[in-house]
Amino acid sequence: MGYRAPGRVNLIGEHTDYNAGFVLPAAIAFWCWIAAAPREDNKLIIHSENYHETIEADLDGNHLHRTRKWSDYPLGVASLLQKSGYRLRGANLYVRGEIPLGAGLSSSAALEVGVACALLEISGHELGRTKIALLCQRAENEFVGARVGIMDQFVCCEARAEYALLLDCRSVEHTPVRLTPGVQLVVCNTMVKHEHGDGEYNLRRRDCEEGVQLLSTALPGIQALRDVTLRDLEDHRKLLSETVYRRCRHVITENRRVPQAAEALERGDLGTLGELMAESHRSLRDDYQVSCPELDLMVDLAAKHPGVYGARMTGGGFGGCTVNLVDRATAIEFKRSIAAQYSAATGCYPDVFVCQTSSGVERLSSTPAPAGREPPI
Ligand code: GAF
Repeated sequence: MGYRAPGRVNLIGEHTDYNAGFVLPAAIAFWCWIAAAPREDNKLIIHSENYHETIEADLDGNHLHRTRKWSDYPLGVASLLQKSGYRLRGANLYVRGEIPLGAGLSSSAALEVGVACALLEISGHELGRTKIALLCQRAENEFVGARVGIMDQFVCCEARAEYALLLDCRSVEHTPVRLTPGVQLVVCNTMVKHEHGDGEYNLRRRDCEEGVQLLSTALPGIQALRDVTLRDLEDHRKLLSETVYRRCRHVITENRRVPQAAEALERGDLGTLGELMAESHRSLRDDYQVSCPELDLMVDLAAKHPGVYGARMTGGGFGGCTVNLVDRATAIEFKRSIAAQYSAATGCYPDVFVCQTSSGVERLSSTPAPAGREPPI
């Protein structure tokens, strides 16, 4: 039995998910593939083709521990499933990821979701997609220690091909928004790995929480930055340090941009959508300070290309990828020219993906043999 779970790009709505705000991601046709088989004992044995490593854990008792490597994601999911009352059977899992690692395309959420689906099926449990997404997010928060929001796991579960997903991260209400025909999603990888940003990610989240706490002394009843208007923020700016003020300003303005962007996409107004993406990038660069010189360069180069409607960094930041909306007729030319210009400026050749969209996690009717090799387990 097997599953494949997709990566994602986010069109707009960055660092808004853990502020109970809005996001507009789409799943992309790069997958994490999981082949799974039950075992007679209570062991969980997982082989990663990417890391050439097999790990073994005991599902009995409280033996699942964090190891600070790739296996924390599947072990975290197994641990959270058990803690939530879903007794697991022993299983062999073989994992092959084709989503570039550390590129901000959500390879970890895909691994979590694929593993959750496989373990649930092997153990005879049925769980709705939204519940699976929430459980995988908790696993990453509580076991891995990254205080991520719900965006990545949710889109990995609920995406629809050819659509972006407008998600309200407070209520998890979601609306598919059709991608404009003739527009191509192109993802450009700066090749700067974003892992070193992990500590910074949690720090940004802490800044937002501090903002809410301080603002709530003047605005009782606010629960998250979602509940604060720009006017509120300006009126009570004195309560905040300059850094916290800027973090809050990014989140509040970004939250306003997302529904506007979804409406622009809906009516095919690519000019407005592109402008909102450019504002989002500037806000992430200047107020939230999660961009880096390579991301800024990639966005600037793209903006000069005649076939580009919009470009911005995507994902958590500190490296990783940009997302570009490009006129389909010029996409191949764009790929060639941005790769040449970026490598001339940095000495580093970027991966540029002309992407197809994907639906959310899928069960495979028959598991393809990963890269011509037999699982060693
Ligand atoms: C990472 C996180 F996993 C998401 O939850 C989200 O916060 C994103 O960074 C920034 O928008 O992908």
